[in-house]
Amino acid sequence: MNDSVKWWQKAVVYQIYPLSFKDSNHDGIGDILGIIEKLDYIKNLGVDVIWLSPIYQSPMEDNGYDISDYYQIDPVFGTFSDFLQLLKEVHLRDMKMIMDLVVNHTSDEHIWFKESKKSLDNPYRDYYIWKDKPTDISSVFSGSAWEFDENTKQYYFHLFSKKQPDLNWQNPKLRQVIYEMINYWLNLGIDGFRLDVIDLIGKDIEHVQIGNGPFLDQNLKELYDTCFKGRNIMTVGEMPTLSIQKAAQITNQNAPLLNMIFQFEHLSLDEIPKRGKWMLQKLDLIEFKAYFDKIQKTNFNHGWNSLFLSNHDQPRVVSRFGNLSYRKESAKMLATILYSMQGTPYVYQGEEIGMTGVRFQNISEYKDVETLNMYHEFLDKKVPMKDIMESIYAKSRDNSRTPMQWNNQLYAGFSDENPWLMVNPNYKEINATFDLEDQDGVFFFYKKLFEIRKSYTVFDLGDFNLIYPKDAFLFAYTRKYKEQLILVIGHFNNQEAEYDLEEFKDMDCLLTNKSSLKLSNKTMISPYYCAIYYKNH
Ligand code: TEU
Ligand code: CA
Repeated sequence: MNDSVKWWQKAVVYQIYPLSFKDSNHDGIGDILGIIEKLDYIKNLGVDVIWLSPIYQSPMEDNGYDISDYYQIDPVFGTFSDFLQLLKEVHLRDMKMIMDLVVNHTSDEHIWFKESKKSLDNPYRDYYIWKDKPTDISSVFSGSAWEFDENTKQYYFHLFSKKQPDLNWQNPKLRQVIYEMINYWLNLGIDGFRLDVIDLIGKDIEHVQIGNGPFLDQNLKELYDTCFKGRNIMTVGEMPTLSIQKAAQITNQNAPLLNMIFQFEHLSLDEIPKRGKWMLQKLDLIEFKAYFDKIQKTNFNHGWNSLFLSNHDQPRVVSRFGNLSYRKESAKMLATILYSMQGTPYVYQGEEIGMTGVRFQNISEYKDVETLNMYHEFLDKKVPMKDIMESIYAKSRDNSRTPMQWNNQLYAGFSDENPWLMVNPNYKEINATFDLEDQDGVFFFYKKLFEIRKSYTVFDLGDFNLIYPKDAFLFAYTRKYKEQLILVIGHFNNQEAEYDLEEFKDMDCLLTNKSSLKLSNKTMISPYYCAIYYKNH
């Protein structure tokens, strides 16, 4: 790593899930004009880049991750001119905007698929993946990944919902129209993409190699050469199946195919291995730390990290890894631990005010296709209702999709109409207005943390060394860059505990969620405490 840090390495990224961010036209659904209303709020946090989850035309089977026209804005979100206005307003505030790029699959209502299923010799037939006989591959959203089509008597492949047929990346014609579409959006002046499940575009179904398939590198290279090369943009690939090693290779600064990727191993540590996302186990902090140690070291000098614990698919992080009895403390602690590492920070809407997960009593309150499919599958398998609901409470994607809590008014100020997904009932206590009135709130803590991050090069370029790697409650590490040294502490513990931190006794506290501690051989650390210490050495 040389000393020049690129803008996307220094940027703070804020993810907006448009359906749930802000409704401007009283239909209970978030939209583009709603986003524009809140740009100053986002800017105030210290955000540099906005990542917009999909706003393209979609029947919304998977909330926009099922696109039926890549060139249209879905009317629910507004018009094309609203979109251009948004882009302009973002740029006026000296921020950038990246869009979601969903090219592993389309909606089954895309014209390509409607054509494709007409006949075996339709020119669009090979845009998708068809087979006479299904194989033994399951959909991520339950059931088989193959769906029978009555008309042509073949099965089509869908790794997600059956309304999300997978595109055939083996077809050069398909690849070409995808690249045209990508260049169209880039030429409009957007600043890059978050690439949805882009690890899947190299799949070889014959040999059941789905994630990290044999064609991944060549497809990414072609995509890079045709669309990204030479442009001043930011790309982040979502790659749930990729190992840390492989991820580092793709973001290698010497020949980067993508600027950075989302790697997910840390978010499977609270699942029983190989049993899928719904089978829960308690997070082992030692494993969690080992993950970060590994990815920080692997990418150091070579690749670049995305720092994230939350997104629209993950449960709310305070409910998951923090503690609701220490909501503010643990929200700040998790941010401190995560965002003091090397990489680009990602904030998911509402995370900056410590929003929490939900426990809806009735399954009919849940809207997520993955959750609903799982519910029916588990019911069929006679899993007790109580266990199903506990899994949903812990892991349903709707936890993070409830409307943004702006204030304590009706529907949390998200809308004045009944929202498409119920508001978390705790909006009367947890909302942006209250949090912003509180100098001790989560928002201002995030803001301060990002300011600090930007003032010391050690956050960008420092190395990473865990302290007490085998301690089950303390997440602590140092980072060094030239004469700058930081110590970062996060206490994953609902009790106080004593630690020997004598060797750091001459360091100054830059930020803490409580009061600054005197570091000694008997440092008493309170529940969910966090701090960043600094010295020039
Ligand atoms: O998610 C990809 C992905 O791997 C998901 O299956 C994720 O693991 C799952 O949602 C966790 O429960 C992306 C999008 O982020 C997600 O919203 C989409 O549903 C999915 O792709 C299909 O486009
Ligand atoms: Ca609306």
